[in-house]
Amino acid sequence: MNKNNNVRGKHAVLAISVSLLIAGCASNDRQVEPLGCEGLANYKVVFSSTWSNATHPQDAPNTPHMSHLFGVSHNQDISFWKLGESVKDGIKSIAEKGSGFEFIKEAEWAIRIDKAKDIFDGNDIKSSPGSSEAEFKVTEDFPLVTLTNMLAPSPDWITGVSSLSLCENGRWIDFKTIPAEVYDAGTDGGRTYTAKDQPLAERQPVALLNESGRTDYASFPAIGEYVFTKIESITNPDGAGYVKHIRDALKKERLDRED
Ligand SMILES: [Ca+2]
Repeated sequence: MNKNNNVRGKHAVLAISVSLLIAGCASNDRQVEPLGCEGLANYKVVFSSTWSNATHPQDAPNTPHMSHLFGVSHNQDISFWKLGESVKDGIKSIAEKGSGFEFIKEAEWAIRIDKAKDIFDGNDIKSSPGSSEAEFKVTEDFPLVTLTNMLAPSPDWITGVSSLSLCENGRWIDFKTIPAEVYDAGTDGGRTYTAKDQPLAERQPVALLNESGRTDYASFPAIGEYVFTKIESITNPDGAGYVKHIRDALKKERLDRED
């Protein structure tokens, strides 16, 4: 080993000792920061809905269907919905009407203040069982993904994933499956699929429908799954087209205002 390598070796040992020391100190009072992932990764998500009168026989609607799948990749400085917290207007609007307009506006704002990266959508499922897929980007600065879609008919019931990190131990995940649990968004008091609208003056925290006490149905198991796969490149950047349509319209509005 020549002299230079030797010096470098010493530095490396020193660096490791220092980082161990820092990690040791940090673990005493707070969690050690998780390892980050480098660069950019592309993903495909496929939502398979199994929801039908076979899986959920009680009071089953004639045509169970799902709204568009709306998604955003983002960082830890923002969440779009979260168990135990009340939702903003964007998720309320998806949960009650399947409409993503407010959500897209909120996600665009999040991009402008450097908290989100990509907004995307997948097709609606006109008759469940069925599936919907979407492609999206995450980056080292925006490694989380949130997805939401509405069960229809329903008062304010959604499924999705909230702030799922696609980076684990410094590596982009190749493949991950998440059950499509059903949540009550806490904005409407209806207890059955086709209950009349009962807007809540004060929003309740998001809860698993099964455990929320907010439905008359004895049990409400997951309605399928989300499968995430890391892919080489995005092949369908426009998704289902709805997000693109709204973003183009918002952009035109902005440009018109600036003229
Ligand atoms: Ca509710």
